Amino acid sequence: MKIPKSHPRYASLMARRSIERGVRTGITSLGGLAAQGRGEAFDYLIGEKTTKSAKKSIEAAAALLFLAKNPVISINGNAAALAPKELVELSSSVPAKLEVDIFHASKGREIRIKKHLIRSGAKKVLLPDKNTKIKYLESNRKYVNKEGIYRADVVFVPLEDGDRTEALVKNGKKVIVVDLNPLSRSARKATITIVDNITRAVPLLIKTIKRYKKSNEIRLQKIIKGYNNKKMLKEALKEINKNLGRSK
Ligand code: PTJ
Repeated sequence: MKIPKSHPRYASLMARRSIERGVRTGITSLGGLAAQGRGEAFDYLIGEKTTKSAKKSIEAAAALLFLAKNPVISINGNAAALAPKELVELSSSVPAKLEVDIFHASKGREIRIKKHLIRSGAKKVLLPDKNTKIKYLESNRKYVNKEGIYRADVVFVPLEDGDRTEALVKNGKKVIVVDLNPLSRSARKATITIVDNITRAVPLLIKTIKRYKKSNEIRLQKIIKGYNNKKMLKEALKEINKNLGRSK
């Protein structure tokens, strides 16, 4: 069925379609469907738009990525289905490495995600390696690539499960997450949390990084220093409360 562009839920239905296609083509896990549903519910609550506080988080995240020495973008089955071209463009504009890291272990899915990113324009995509592990993690996501997440100073993990965010921070990394749920463990454990839909946040990150290329380092350092993640999460919750109040 073709979804008309005029449909009031066009963006949401298209995203759902991308996830369904991701599952059918073996890129996204079945668990990814549940994650998408949870995300959609929170997107309703934030008003399906990039909020003021999310814009502030995007500014800080772009500065952190841009000034990083070895930034890495971590890709799972949902991120690969929802924003492959945008994530590849982000990786070349920072520039940052791309690494596939999935929660539901499957070598086949790792390879299919890598191929999907290459088809979307990526030149190089790293895969986790069973001989390289990060500490403080039991799940499949403890395996990382030696050239990628293992030695990264900043890791961008759109749409994450909380355990790994916490472990990456304990491993001394600065972690940026995109999570529509401001109450999630990843949201609370990350260095910078962008409470927004990955489909809106990544294009804005690309735009902001382009703007920063004309900026100076001191100004960007100031943006990072002035950023307070707890405050941004509180603001996100306030925005949700305001939206709930409106519907009464
Ligand atoms: O491909 P794999 O095996 O690595 O699996 C990926 C998922 C996402 C299934 C896995 O990491 C997982 O189970 O994640 P969780 O614990 O369900 O967390 C996903 C979080 O992402 C939830 O807090 C959702 O609200 C949020 N979320 C879902 N869709 C979006 C989103 N955040 C931003 N943009 C979205 N489109």
